[in-house]
Amino acid sequence: MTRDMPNGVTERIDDLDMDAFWMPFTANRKFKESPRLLTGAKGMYYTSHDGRAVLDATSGLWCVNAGHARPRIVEAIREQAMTLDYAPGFQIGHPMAFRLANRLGDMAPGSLRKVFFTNSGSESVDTALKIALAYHRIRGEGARQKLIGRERGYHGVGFGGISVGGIPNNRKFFGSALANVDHLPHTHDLEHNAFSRGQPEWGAHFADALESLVALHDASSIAAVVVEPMAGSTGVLLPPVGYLKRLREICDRHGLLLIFDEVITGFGRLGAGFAAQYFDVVPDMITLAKGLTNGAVPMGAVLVRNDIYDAFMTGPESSIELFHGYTYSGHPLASAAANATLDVYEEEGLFARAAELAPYWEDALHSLRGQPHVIDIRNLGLVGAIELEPISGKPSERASEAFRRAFDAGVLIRTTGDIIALSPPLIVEKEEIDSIIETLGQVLRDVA
Ligand code: PXG
Repeated sequence: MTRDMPNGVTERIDDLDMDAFWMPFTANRKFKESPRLLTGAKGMYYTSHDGRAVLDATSGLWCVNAGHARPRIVEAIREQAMTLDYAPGFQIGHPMAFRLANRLGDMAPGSLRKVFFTNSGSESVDTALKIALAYHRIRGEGARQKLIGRERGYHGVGFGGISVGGIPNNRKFFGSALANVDHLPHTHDLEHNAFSRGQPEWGAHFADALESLVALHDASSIAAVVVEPMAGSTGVLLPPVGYLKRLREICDRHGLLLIFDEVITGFGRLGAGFAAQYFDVVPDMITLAKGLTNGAVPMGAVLVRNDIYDAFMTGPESSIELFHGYTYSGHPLASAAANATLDVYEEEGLFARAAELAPYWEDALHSLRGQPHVIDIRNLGLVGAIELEPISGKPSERASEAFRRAFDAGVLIRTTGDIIALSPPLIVEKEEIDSIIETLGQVLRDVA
């Protein structure tokens, strides 16, 4: 099964001092008691510290879409580091970032041809929200200040992202964050849609809640609506058929900008370049990160409609049009990694490959129906989710145990609450899909 044996080393970790590193989104004490470390990666596999090959069923954290340690990407980063390691990005530039922006503009749907570079999904979201607010203001509609997100939405961890995001734990510890926000209801409904294959048929009407919010707040106070076209982090919540089109129509009717957060869905995850193309709904901005560089160097980007950019290009030519940017916007190493990543996606036709594999993936996933604890299975493109019945009084424990058991059995999965989320690299082979499903079947039979 190990088509591509991973790089990596076996490491003794008993004497590794883990005290100083405050790990992100991790139960630090529990982790440090019984750590799991990765020491190498190649193709579809990680190496664990004890030297085992672990099949990566999650593309790292939804980012390594072309598989690990692709020589072309590694080489591009090495070359760039030796040629131009860093270049300031304010009032000066370097060619690689311009090339990359053009390529992203060419890939994007509609007239989303302008690109603002960031370093992460969180920064991409904050950037898009700021552009939306500034856009209305410079057009004389500065009263449009409200931002609409969605329950169970994840938009990263900046103050903008947690405000429009809809995850209570990500919000409640951090004060009032942005005040001027409201939320659509999420679209997840097991009663109507359990075990749907692909997009659920039922639920387009959830979009009508946007009309209610417009009625409540008045369109003149609302700047933008931001949604993940398919919610990833909170457990793969699929948009019902027609839902996104309806959101688009309501935004158009009231002059609201529609932002698709495609940090997860961008770069082939659904079998198309962007979810906007997959669902045939063109938003006004798209936020990106993760698969942009195949996870190899941090980078994010916001794709922006031409006429939004044009609206900013109206003052004196020597004045800065948008007071926003990062030390590392368009970083040379990240730009080189992204250009090489796009080469790999193109040359290997990985987005089309994901689309071709999707029916096999769907059948494989749904073959787990009937296994113990399984209350729903969802799939779209090369994304899957298996929702488990929680242990009474102990939410998320069953899925956490499944994660540990799967890792010990040589498969890396993600869990959120009691939902197992799967998103293998787009280079996954059918035998590897079979192997993921077989391991998960055993794990489901073994967990408490
Ligand atoms: N938007 C979306 C839709 C995301 O999924 C972010 C923004 C933030 O990106 P950064 O690069 O700032 O982390 C994300 C990130 C998971 C998981 O297990 C998902 C993310 C991050 C970590 C874990 O589902 N998504």
